[in-house]
Amino acid sequence: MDKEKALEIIKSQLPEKRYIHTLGVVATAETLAKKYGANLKKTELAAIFHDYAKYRPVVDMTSIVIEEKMDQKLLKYGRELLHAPVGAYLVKKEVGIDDEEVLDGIRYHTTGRINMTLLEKVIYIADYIEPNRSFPGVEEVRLLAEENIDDALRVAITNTIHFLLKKQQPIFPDTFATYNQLLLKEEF
Ligand code: DGI
Ligand code: FE
Ligand code: FE
Repeated sequence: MDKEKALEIIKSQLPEKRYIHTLGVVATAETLAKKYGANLKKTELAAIFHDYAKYRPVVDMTSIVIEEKMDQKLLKYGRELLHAPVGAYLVKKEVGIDDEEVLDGIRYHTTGRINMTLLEKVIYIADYIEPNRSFPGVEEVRLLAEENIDDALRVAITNTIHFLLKKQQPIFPDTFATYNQLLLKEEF
């Protein structure tokens, strides 16, 4: 699918603000993909569609997780976690994208996972640092992303865990697993 068509589809799925966020993610992901050598076309598609399901009713996302026998733990974490794996499912079903690397970029963009691919890392970081984002710590991750994508990812996940702990939010196992792997790798 070409980029223009993909942008037209996502525009119809998102409110203006989230569409602008998406354009920021696409531009940032393109820069990172070129810098680190990820497949540009696949990265663009994953970036364009990463938040495809963000505004679907939670009841609909819940039904999909049950019917498609996804990880049932997701059901306890609400929209913020559901939209990533459900987005991957819906982008395949409704948009017709069946490239698993693209779909995994969408599926793991919120939590990460162990052994993330380069494309998955690019989407995670681009989502975190795109120009419309402004929160404590984002500037540090922007700088790290210019030097070393794993360092950027480690700090981004650490900040996310901090943020969730402060809000007394539950932390999904994949989030911790990603964090642990990034730290342990550094020590060995
Ligand atoms: O969809 P976006 O807002 O662009 O960004 P996102 O999909 O990366 O993250 C959405 C939210 O999910 C963000 O506020 C942080 C939250 N989140 C990330 N990991 C976890 C999490 N929430 C919970 N409860 N547990 C997690 O492990
Ligand atoms: Fe998201
Ligand atoms: Fe996003």
